[in-house]
Amino acid sequence: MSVFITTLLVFLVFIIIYQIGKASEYASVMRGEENIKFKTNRAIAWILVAFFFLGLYGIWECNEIFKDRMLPVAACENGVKYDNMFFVTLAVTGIVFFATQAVLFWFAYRYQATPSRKTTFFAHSNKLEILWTTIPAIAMAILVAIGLKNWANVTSDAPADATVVEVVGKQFNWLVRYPGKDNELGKRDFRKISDANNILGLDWKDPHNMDDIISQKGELHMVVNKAVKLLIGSRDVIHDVGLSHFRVKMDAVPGITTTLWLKPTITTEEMKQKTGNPDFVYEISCDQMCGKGHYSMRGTVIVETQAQYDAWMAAQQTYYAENNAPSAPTAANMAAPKPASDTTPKAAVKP
Ligand SMILES: [Cu+2]
Repeated sequence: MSVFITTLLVFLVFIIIYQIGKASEYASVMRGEENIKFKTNRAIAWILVAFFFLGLYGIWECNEIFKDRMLPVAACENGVKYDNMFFVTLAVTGIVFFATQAVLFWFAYRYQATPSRKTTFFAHSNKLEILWTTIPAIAMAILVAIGLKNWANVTSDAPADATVVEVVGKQFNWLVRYPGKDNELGKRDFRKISDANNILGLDWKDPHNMDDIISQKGELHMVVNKAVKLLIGSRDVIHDVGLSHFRVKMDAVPGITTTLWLKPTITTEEMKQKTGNPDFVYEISCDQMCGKGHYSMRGTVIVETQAQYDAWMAAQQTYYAENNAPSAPTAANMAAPKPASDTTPKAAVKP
């Protein structure tokens, strides 16, 4: 609020200065003082120079305020490339910005109207036209080429050895499913979804579902330096898997499976040290406004070593066992699955 009021105040001060200037100019014109025009010009030229330095100071101040709130270093391979691209773009556009602004304000000061100077007019210059068309065109083409190359990287097929994990959004949390020992995710059917005992609508007729694991607390575990392919879906409205620490995001759309893959390079523990923050966690944010609980739709990502991952995985119970066998899972119910929770009428089941 105070920022808004300050901005408004600065704006009003400018308007007042401008109005006073105008009023005094008209007054002097009415008094017939031709000379006053040049005096006003001089004053405006100085104000513009002051405005330039005020602007520079503003940029510096913004940087001071926000530099500690930046995301930490990118935690995956493609994220590093993305950041490099961002900084190259920022450097190129930044240099152009400072150069053009400096020239703009310098010209306003240096070439202000004086009684002795006469303005040169020319309607056309081929040389200038060529210069200010080709240079930006080449610069933009290079930036776009870098962007396309990175885009192709991010959206390319995941490596063949990537771990496949399903991430499904719902109002208002993330459900994370691992394929279990058979390395294959079983079929889902939205008609079988039940908040009581089948939150993803797993089809118990599909044996691949029997060993599937739905991560407790919705944690997404990843092994460092190992590619992970996410199969993304939604149970209700459009959500978006936002992984800002890895510089990727992807919409979660009901009825469609979207994918993205990444190769994390920094474990959660290493990131705690890098950021100097013992409470650091990688997170999944929902990057698509999805309802009244949108703000609370935060998932946790844990990047760990293979050994830690294996230990975590070994401690997980299959979702089937969790919901269909109150006792510990046995070899028998793993081997001979019964469609225990299948309450869907036969006629409604797809062939
Ligand atoms: Cu959401």
